[in-house]
Amino acid sequence: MTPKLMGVVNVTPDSFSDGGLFLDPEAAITHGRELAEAGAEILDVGGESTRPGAEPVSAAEELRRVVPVIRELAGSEVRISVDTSKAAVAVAALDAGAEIVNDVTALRGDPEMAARCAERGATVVLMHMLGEPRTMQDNPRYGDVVLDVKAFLAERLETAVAAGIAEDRVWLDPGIGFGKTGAHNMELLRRFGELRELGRPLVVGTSRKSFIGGVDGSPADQRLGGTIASSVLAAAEGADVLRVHDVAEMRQALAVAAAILG
Ligand code: HH2
Repeated sequence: MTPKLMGVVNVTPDSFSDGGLFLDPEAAITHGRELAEAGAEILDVGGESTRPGAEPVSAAEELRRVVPVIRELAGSEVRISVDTSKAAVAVAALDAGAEIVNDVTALRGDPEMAARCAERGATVVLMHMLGEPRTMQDNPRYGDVVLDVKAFLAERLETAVAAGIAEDRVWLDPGIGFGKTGAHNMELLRRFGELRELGRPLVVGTSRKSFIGGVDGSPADQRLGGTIASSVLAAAEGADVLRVHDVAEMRQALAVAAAILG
């Protein structure tokens, strides 16, 4: 059980748990360096919030936020991922030193995204989301949430490969909190191991999400315990990459879990 840690660097005014804290590029760069120091192998830099109800931002604004931060953070040991669904932002981020494109729309948000990632040889994270951030929490429904998410990810993997993205450059993510009730999120985490059948590395992001608050009523800035519990369980079920805000604490939890399991 040795998943990689992907540390979250949100260069946004409105992210659900840390909006505004790292909008200043210097603050974001310092934060990214601290996360790398704490054990993040990947830094996921994002300039647009995807929290439920978030309003989209323009490509120009997103570029302005993320490119200077990526340029500074790239080039050291840590790998940089850009959290975007816009091809123009992905290309500029790759030019600035990013290697991974983390697209929460799984290449559905921008018709240019798949081709640009293919020609650049980027690693791509394809995430499941039902609907779009503005409305995704309005009564989401599934047949069997795990089978539905799995079928979606299999289809997006096929589409990516058909567009020229090498299969071994695709990572998949069930999208905890993206068009899912608390019960849907729990079921996906409980049966996370079923997603292994997709045959690709699995990314999961439970960090500070509202399904944790749904269990104990905690606000977004007090969900570290729930983040750790859910991430360790996902890792035990085979998650390869954990996307978290709190890297040092997560790393300690994983080290202890791994020491116990041997
Ligand atoms: N969750 C968020 C954003 N990007 N990417 C992947 N692959 N998986 C996730 O679960 C995921 C993601 C939401 O978290 P955060 O970035 O902290 O919030 P916001 O979207 O409000 O900036």
